[in-house]
Amino acid sequence: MSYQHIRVERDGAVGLIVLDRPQALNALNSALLEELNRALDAFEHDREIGCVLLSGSDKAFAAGADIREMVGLHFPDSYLEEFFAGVDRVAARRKPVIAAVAGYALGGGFELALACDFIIAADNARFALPEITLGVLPGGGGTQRLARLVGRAKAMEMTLTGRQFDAAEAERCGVVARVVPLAELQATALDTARQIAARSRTAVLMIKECIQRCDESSLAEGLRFERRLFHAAFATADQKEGMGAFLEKRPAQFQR
Ligand code: CO8
Repeated sequence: MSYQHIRVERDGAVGLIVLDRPQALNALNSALLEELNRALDAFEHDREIGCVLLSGSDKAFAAGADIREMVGLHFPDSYLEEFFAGVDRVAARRKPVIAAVAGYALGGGFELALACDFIIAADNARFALPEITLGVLPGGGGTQRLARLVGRAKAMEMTLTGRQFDAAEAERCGVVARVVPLAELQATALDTARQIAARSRTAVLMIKECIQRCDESSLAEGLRFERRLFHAAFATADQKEGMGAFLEKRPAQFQR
């Protein structure tokens, strides 16, 4: 498969996708989002792949949706074409997708990172939802996902001012899972992805499905869902292998 705006590689059981529009600081246009989802589709159906790592450049993960593409957009077209609904498709993946964020993650770029399962950030990362400064609002899930992570007051302040915040603040308020020096970002994120990809695929997908449920269900319903999947895990060979390996003091070899 050929791509114009992204680079796609693999490292063992990890699928690597790099946003690659350096001339526009990786600004997201419709073609890029279409390519991204095509690459994610391929990894989703590839039994060898257990985890996907999405990254940009050292200067920008993505500096937003492409303003050049949006400036002339009108309501009927954006509505009929479900403009930028591709972000929802990223969030709906079953395999884990990690965002490794260095530099700018602004607007749609930040929303894309939030649509991934977690963010590992470099210490030079800058986050913002600056859509308000352009006369619009976040359209890739920003108001919903950010508010769930940081709470109402901070989400209101961040989206109504559009101010940038750094990696340390992002870690403090729960936007990112970890912050590492820029020089260590790729290695740390890849190591994390490799660890996940080496685990029981069934257990990994079940955990992701349970946590996705958090946003959609009551605590009681979520607990019931988790318990059912926990019981179902005892039907897998990976459970026998994982627990057996622990008792035999050897590394587990999970099925692929
Ligand atoms: N769209 C299009 N082009 C962009 C964008 C963008 N979002 N960001 C940067 N570029 C381009 C610049 O126009 C410039 O191109 P050129 O050299 O041809 O003039 C090139 O990238 C380099 O940018 P700068 O010269 O501005 O670089 P600086 O280092 O001076 O500044 C900044 C970097 C601060 C990141 C600056 O470029 C900037 O403010 N960019 C815009 C940030 C922004 O407002 N983003 C939000 C966009 S709105 C949005 O994302 C709506 C989301 C809706 C849902 C989408 C779901 C995916």
